[in-house]
Amino acid sequence: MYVNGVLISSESATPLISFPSNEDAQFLCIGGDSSYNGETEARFTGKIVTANVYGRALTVSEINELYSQYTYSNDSFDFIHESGYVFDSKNMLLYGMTPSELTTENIKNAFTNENLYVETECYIGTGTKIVLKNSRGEVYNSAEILVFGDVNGDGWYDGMDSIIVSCLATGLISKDMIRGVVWRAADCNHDGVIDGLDVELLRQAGLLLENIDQSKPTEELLATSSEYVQYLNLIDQTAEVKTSEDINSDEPVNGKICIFNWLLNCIIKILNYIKLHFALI
Ligand SMILES: [Ca+2]
Ligand SMILES: [Ca+2]
Repeated sequence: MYVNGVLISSESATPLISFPSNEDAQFLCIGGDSSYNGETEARFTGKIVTANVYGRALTVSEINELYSQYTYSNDSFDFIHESGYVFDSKNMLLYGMTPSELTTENIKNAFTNENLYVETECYIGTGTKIVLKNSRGEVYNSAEILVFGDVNGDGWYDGMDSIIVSCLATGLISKDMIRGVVWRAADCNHDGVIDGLDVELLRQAGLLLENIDQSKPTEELLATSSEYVQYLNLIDQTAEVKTSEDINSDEPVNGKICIFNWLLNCIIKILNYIKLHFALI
């Protein structure tokens, strides 16, 4: 027997394993499924990396608690309908949040899952992943944030987005070149099509946002800036999504589209960098 890699005891044993012949006998065989006639079935071929040794017999609840670490505590999102937001469980989208409400805390508070994480690097916006993880850190379910008007994923709808939506409206970028959640975000007025009306809404949003001092706290802006309130109300975030197709089937499928997506992402990152740069000076 080794403890922490150090041999502390040894016992000689024959290479043969004998099984009890009594049919009523119960025993545990690690490494295979045993039977009373001396056969071993369904032999285990993996490695045991964890073994817990206790000085007493555990209770049922203690065993269940140990077992739960290796199972999914809950494989579905438990959405709180009273949160004020909308969770589309078919397409795995959370929407209804205005830019001022896009916080990790608000997202977590919309669900009862304790094992829920918001995967974000610097922005929370369209495409931000919400994931459920088990105790080993493995993701076993995920959803995405949808902010109507925010197609570059920075959480704001403005002139940057209008450039991309304009490309969508004119056909320069087609639906199969972008992710489904981005396509939905581009439909700012929720009429099921992406056209000049959506571009115009974003242009207006951009003009309003330019006149808003974003360095001020959100609470202060909400209380003092009519432009900010007008901006937030310009694009309805709670409207029902009209298109019903499964957005997951919209993922790019060939190399040409992947390259285009890569280029589009580069453009989006450059636009975001320029925006951040001007915000800092
Ligand atoms: Ca944006
Ligand atoms: Ca539209």
